[in-house]
Parts: sequence; structure tokens; C-alpha cells
Amino acid sequence: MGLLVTKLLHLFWFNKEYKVIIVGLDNAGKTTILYHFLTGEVVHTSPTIGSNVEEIVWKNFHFVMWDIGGQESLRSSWASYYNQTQFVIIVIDSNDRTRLSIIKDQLYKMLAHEDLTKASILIYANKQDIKGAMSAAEISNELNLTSIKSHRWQIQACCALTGEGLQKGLEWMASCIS
Ligand SMILES: Nc1nc2c(ncn2[C@@H]2O[C@H](COP(=O)(O)OP(=O)(O)OP(=O)(O)O)[C@@H](O)[C@H]2O)c(=O)[nH]1
Ligand SMILES: [Mg+2]
Repeated sequence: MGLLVTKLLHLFWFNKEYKVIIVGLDNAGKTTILYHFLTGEVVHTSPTIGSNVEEIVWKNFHFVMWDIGGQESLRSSWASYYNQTQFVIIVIDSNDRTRLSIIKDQLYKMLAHEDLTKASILIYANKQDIKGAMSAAEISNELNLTSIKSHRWQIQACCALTGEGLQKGLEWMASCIS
């Protein structure tokens, strides 16, 4: 009986899907990250109009990931994806200093949104391979992340071209689940 319950729990646990949205400004590297998760390789991307969705299975965790276009005209549509979201991945181009304030505004809008009250927030400080990139600590400071008490959050430096740091982000997401 105990074994059966354990098996059923495993079935339920491992088949549970977690909805993830990937947002950020245009050119941040969202689509590159999504397809790195899916294929382990760098794919050629064009600016996303609308969204891409893929199921990513990682260590028995099933994530349904929505990669949403980041161009200015598309940002007002982000909220239509928020319902039932467990994880928000915000991708930042760590070299894009001038637009950090825009993503900061978007971050605090998301934190205040009623559909995201239970979501955990993972911030990828992407494009660390480019010389002069802001560090994760610098971005954390600029975004005032330590002031966030309402949500679980994590910032992770990464490079979507090599995949460095991406895995650590997934590990943090898994730690929020287990
Ligand atoms: N050097 C470098 N380039 C990267 C990195 N990640 C992505 N890129 C490049 O940045 C460009 C934009 O990447 P995308 O993944 O299309 O960006 P996006 O965030 O999906 O952009 P939108 O769909 O317009 O919102 C592409 O030329 C990528 O190859 C990285 O870590 N380092
Ligand atoms: Mg894209």
C-alpha cells in the first residue's frame, strides 16, 4: 500500500507542469535561452512577434515555457500571459545600461500584478561574455532586488551562447518546487 502511494505521488509529482514566462526587453536573449534549454545549442533567432512556447523537461521537472516578444509595442501584451504562472524568467542584456530603468519599471509592475502574487522570479543577467557587461551584483543593486520581500527571487549571471549559468537558474527553480 505504502509503495503504491509513493508510486502515485511520484506519478503526480513528475507529471506536474509548471508554467514559466520568459520576458525582457527586445534583444535580451530570451529566445536564445529558450532554445538552448530545448536543444542545448545556439539557434539563429529573429525578433519574436507574439510568443514561442516549448515544453522543457529537466531532471523530471516539466516546464511549459512561454517566450514573449520584448519589443516596446508588445510589452502591453505580457500581462495576458500571467494567469497561472509559477515562474517568471526576466532576461536582461547586461550591457544594455541605458534601458535598465525600463526593465526595472516592468519588474515592479509584474510584482504588483494580482496574477503573479505567487510567482517566483528568476533574473538572468545575460551576455556576460561581452567585455564591460554589468555583473549580477551591479544589476541587483540597480534593480534594488534586496527590497523585494513579496516574492522569491534570484539573479543569475549567464551567457546564452555558451550556456554558462543557465543550468544554475533551473536548479534554483527546482529548489523552489522541492
Ligand atoms: N554575445 C551574446 N549574444 C547573445 C547572447 N544571448 C543572445 N545573444 C544574441 O542576442 C541577439 C538577440 O537574441 P534573441 O534571443 O533573439 O533576443 P530576444 O530577447 O528573444 O529578443 P525579442 O524576441 O526581440 O524580444 C541574437 O543575435 C543572439 O544571438 C549572449 O549571451 N551573448
Ligand atoms: Mg525573441
